[in-house]
Amino acid sequence: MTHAARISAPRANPAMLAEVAAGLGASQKELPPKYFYDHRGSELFEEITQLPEYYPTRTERGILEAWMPGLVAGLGTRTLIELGAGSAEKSRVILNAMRAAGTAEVYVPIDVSATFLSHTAARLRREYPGLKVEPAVADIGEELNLPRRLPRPALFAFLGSTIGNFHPAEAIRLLRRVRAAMEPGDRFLMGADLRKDVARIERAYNDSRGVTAEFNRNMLRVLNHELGADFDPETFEHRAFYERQAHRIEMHLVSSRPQVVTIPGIGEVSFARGETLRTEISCKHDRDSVAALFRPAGLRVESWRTDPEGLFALVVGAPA
Ligand code: SAH
Ligand code: AVI
Repeated sequence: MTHAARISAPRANPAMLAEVAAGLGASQKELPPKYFYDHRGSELFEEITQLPEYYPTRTERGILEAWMPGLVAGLGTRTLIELGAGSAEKSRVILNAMRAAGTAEVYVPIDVSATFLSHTAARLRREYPGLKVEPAVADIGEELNLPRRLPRPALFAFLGSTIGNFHPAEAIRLLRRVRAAMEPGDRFLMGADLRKDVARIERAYNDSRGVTAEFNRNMLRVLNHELGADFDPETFEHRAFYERQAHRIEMHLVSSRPQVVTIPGIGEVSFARGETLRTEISCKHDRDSVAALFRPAGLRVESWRTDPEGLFALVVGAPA
């Protein structure tokens, strides 16, 4: 395969190789969902947010619109720090509220998707001329990589229910990192997709246009590009289902035939026909499950709002 020569890509680092080797060496093959997000993966996620079946984005936006002007004015938020900011479409609701309150000073969007993040930052600089936009490329599963000396109070935001894409132990470690970065007066705003009718959730991850399937297969394109692997994405099918005991969606890629993939620096990885690679979990929450993540991280639920249908919640966390 011609891909084998292309190994010196920005993310082809020893840590990625070790993580991919461990994930593909496990009995249930699994890789972290951060590997969806090269520029194309971020664009595909944006497409997902527009799909009729994918209710979380528009539902969360509705709650933000109703709540942020009052919340931000009350807190006097001068800095918005956002984990996994993506296109920052919904973040504008918070930035507009900060601007209306006359307190908007700094926006720190953090994301692993470097070029997409720099486009987001450039667009926001144009849209908010008085705002200092300081993007940070970081894997939030490892670090926040915040600039020093930010104006306070700050609002840390983690929208979209991206917290659900982390296994609970990783989610708690991530929240501890947020708690450690908080100063007196700061708050944490988190989106959480709620437990509900299973068919409704499953439809959101099995859209009729197949955009989610393309997003899922994009992880294989990232591995080809970043590591010089020779996955043929068309030989893997998208599968997404709700796992009731763990209250989570699982996304898998299913090998449609027996095959061997070569990854330089790792070697040959074989897939049996029907064998799956788990690419994402998306945990669904209720108030107790959110409190169970917050408590060990030193946070408490200060306030909680949902949409009228109870599909999605926005939670404000404060130091416990
Ligand atoms: N906040 C936006 C985007 C959600 S998509 C929204 O609510 O619509 C998830 C975002 O988190 C993507 O932009 C992705 O690049 C980023 N992301 C995923 N895993 C990450 C990680 N480990 N570290 C940093 N960013 C991550
Ligand atoms: C980013 N994250 C919260 C999305 C989710 O719903 O778990 C990613 C996604 N996966 C498939 N569709 C959307």
